[in-house]
Amino acid sequence: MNIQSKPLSVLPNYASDSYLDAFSRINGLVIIGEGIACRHFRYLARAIPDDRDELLRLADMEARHASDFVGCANNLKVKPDLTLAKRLFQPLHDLFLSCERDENIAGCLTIQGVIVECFALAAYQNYLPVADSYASPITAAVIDDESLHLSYAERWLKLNLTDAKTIVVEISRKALPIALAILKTLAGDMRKISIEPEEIVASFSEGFKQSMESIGLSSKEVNPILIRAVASI
Ligand code: PL3
Ligand code: FE2
Ligand code: FE2
Repeated sequence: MNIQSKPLSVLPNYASDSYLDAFSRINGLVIIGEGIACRHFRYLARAIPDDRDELLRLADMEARHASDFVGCANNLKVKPDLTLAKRLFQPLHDLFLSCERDENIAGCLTIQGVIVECFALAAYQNYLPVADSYASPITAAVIDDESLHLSYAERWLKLNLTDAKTIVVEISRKALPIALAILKTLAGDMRKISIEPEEIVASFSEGFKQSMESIGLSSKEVNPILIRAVASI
């Protein structure tokens, strides 16, 4: 069964060395990103006791995503490049840890719940039409979960906006260029697996704007941060 939604002519050759080599780095990034997301939601479960069970469920989903994407690498007989991925994710994780040390829950949720989740959604939505037939249903299911993670953060930040607003702005200003720098480093590999990095940036910007709007920030507050971050790449 062919479950891809793009014409065969634009689908990559999943067996080519170039595809498999690029996939090892992209897949490594995804596995590390999902592992770090799990760790971040476990911290949030401790920090927000009222929502502990819900946040632990989200953390468990992240652990499952990581192991499902390991399965995608095994299916293609690829060894994920975890070393590069750790290095690429470290600055975002460090920023999360500094918010964690300051007990800055709004900052943690801005990084993990909004920025990382918007990034993941933009990336997975653009990967889905060019995914191999093993990875495709896995990616579709992960996308549904990531939407739940984003909705949780939006709900919490909206409820706490009076105190959180300046933090959301300040942390977004720091975290957006870091997230976009990860994308820039792997732009060549993304093209090799038939994803246009510019389309991820466009989907990400759209998703981030919508998310900020749902939290209660105006486009006048959000646009300059986004424009500055996109100009930095
Ligand atoms: C949130 O739950 C996890 C965050 C992971 C971030 C991943 C970013 C991925 C960029 C490349 C996407 C291409 C998808 C390929 C899948 C094997
Ligand atoms: Fe995830
Ligand atoms: Fe997630």
